[in-house]
Amino acid sequence: MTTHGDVKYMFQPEAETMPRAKLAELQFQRLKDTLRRAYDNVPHYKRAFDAAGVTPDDLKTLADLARFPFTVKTDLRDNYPFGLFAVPRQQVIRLHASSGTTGKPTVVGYTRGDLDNWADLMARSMASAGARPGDVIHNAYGYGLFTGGLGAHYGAERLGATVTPMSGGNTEKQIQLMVDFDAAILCATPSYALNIAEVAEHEGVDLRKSNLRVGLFGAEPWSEAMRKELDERLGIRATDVYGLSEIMGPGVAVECEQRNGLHGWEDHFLFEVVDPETMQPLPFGAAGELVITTLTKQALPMIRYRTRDITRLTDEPCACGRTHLRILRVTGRNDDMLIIRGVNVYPSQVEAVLVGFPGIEPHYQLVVTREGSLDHLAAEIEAAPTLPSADYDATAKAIQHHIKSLIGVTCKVVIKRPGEVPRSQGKAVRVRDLRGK
Ligand code: DLL
Repeated sequence: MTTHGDVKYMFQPEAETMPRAKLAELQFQRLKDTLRRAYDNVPHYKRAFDAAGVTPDDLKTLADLARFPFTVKTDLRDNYPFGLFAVPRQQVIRLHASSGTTGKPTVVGYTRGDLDNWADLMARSMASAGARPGDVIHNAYGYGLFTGGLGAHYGAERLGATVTPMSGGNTEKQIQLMVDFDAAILCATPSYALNIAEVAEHEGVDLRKSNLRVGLFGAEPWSEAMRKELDERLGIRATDVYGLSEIMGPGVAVECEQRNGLHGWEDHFLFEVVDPETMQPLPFGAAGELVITTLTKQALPMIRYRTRDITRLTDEPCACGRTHLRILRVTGRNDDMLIIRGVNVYPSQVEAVLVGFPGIEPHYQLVVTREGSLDHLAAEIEAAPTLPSADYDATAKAIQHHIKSLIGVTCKVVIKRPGEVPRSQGKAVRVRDLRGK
């Protein structure tokens, strides 16, 4: 363990605080190698590069990456299941897949080296959030084809922590084991963490008095308001962790103890933000679609993968001393953006207004309907048990007014009785889209 300022690093301090010029040099070498391996071993990339009139040799500087074509989710589907692998299938020792709502799942694969890097990066992410060797890490991310469970699991082991491989569900048991085992770190989706907080309160278990210190929450968009709620109700520091299966899984980026944006691990990934309309790279600070290129992945190199996630990047120095750029909180996905009478709105923006409002609980769902050619948005939010039903209408009107003045969108608010809004066990369903049904 080495010390940098006040922050103790368990992993690769030389990588996390590498001067940016040296980081760029490393990225260039690794990018060149990745482009070459993709071009030589994956027919899809050969075709795509040829069609764009570029070869790996055209990369003379990092900025030349902008000349290379994007990769999108349908490329994975079109090459189902193993067509994008850059190594013989026998060298792939793990598969994960996303269920997807329609059609074939997207399949991702890892060599032994890929899994080793993933465990390192997840351990690094956990340490960055405040986990320490020797901590008990309670892992409530789902185990299975989803990357959350196993990703956090091997990261925790690599950190030298004690991992409880709980998976999602069975919430009463989760709480009992968290208390009995003195868990210090909770890994879960933010919506499931809230569910855990609620069930614990209902059972009279005060998790704020437990050993819990840090929450490592991700896999879905969440707001600052939700962070405050989780901090208070669980007595922890709720910390944002980001990742996606196509690129690796959890641990692509994570907040440090400053909690001011997520450090993207630039020694393994190259981050760009592009304008989703023109597809041109945007400068630091501008909001757009996050595009990621892998720099060390062997089984499934991804060149300029369009994540669909909307965010901003900043290279402003962070007080923690890490030099890696920060991804500001992901507000939502392109495909989740609703356009309500011309106003663009992400569910997480509505969440930011709903959560913390007096008289209600932070359980909500948005419902989108279409009447004629107009889309309508409604928010179903649950009343606190203490709110008299006679006050439901007035509370609904007050929230509606707040949403209109803060986001500019008309959103009908419906107050539901306690327990009526479905609880999450993993990724929460925030939007019920009833258009065209
Ligand atoms: O959700 C990996 C993961 C597991 C990340 C556990 C963090 C913790 P996928 O199932 O492939 O992988 O879904 C990836 O989830 O493109 C985002 O839209 C969303 N997402 C993930 N983390 C965050 C986050 C995992 N911190 C998709 N904030 C991504 C907002 C997130 N959205």
